Amino acid sequence: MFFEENYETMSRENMSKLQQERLIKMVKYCYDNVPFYKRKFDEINLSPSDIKSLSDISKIPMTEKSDLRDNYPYGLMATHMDDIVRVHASSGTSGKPTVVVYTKADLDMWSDCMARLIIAAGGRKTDIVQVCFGYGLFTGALGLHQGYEKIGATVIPASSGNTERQVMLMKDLGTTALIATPSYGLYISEVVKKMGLTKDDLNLKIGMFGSEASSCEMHAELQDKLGLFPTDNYGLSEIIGPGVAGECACKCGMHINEDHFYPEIIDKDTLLPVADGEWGELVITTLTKQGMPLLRYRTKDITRLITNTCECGRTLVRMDRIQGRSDDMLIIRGVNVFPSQIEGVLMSIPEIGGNYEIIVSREGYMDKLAINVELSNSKLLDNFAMLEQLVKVIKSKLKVVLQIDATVSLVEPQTLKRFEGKAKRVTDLR
Ligand code: DLL
Repeated sequence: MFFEENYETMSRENMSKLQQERLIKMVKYCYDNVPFYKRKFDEINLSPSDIKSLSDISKIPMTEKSDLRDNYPYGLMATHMDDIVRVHASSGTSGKPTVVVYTKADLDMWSDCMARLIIAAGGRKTDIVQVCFGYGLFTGALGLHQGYEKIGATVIPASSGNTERQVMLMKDLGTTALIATPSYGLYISEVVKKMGLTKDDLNLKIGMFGSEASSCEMHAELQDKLGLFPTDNYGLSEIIGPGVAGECACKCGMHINEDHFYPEIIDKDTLLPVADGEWGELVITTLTKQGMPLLRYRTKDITRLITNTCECGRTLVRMDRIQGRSDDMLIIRGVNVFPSQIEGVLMSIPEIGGNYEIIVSREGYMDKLAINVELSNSKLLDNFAMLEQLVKVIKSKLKVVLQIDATVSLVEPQTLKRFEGKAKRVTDLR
């Protein structure tokens, strides 16, 4: 079953033709409506009319997350504010979030893309769907919510957290589809067990997981413990949110909604395209977005494209599981965290010295963030009440910026490891 069969099963020839038509239009739209792009084109004497075919895309300069930060909050918007009906945001590399905006047409396109992936994964109108992503500026919850509503399923906007209550709802309301990060899915499975329940007490059939990396082993565990069919789903706020790509029932790569999001894989150092099927950084051009279209956006996610035929009948190209990132962004409990954000908080506190370490670990299925910080002066160690207060201040400032809790330990000056070259501040033990 398909949601938009004509697009999902389009021949390669017709898909390339459609992408080309849309690219040419999109480039002109960006040039005419986003001063940032006009400037970028003018700087290298590139005219929108130079983009005549898909292969000309390599002439277009890339867009990076820092471009969104430098033009915060609405600098890359292509329409009037009046036409914007929704704002979302994700973590930026500095204290400011990356803001993204949607027109009514963007929201419709987003729901359609989500609906395609839901149907591809095996979701149906009869599903009772528990969305355990945090509702708010994060795109995950509302993205899947809209997609499921589009196919006429029943949506329970449970949001994240309060896990015993989640399990109770799941059992009492007959939830058939679970939407969460894979690590939260596994945590839910532990709580199910702790509550003296088994998968047979639940009615779960499908899990749409995403927003952070997962492995085949994690999926096998989710399947075994919760009795559901797990799929991996990929997306990012800058491009639309979830709905960019997702696994179908064949689970052999995530189909990209490539009539809306044109993918390229580049070498992160040379920025040139890699050979077909090779690993590299995913770069996406939005082909139909109105509110905040992006040309050649560097996702920094490492993957490869899979072009052989998929048994599900979809011809949409697939991308492999994300292997990692080409920058230092960490994903902790599904939340994007940049070490620079942590540094920014620490450096704003005078009692803190210049040295710190960030340790990310996993306890059971939960990611933990621990930060060890050197004090600026050992005299501070004598005042216990002050130290306690300082830890509280650091934790609450971090929570405001990162939106997740961290354990903070203060240590004596000059006790953390020193580095001769580039400091290695992050240890990821997961
Ligand atoms: O995480 C969108 C999303 C929500 C996707 C729900 C799927 C499900 P951001 O918060 O902007 O958006 O984070 C985007 O998360 O660049 C990847 O590094 C990472 N990421 C997202 N999905 C996956 C995945 C949402 N399936 C960043 N596997 C991306 C690995 C993922 N990493």
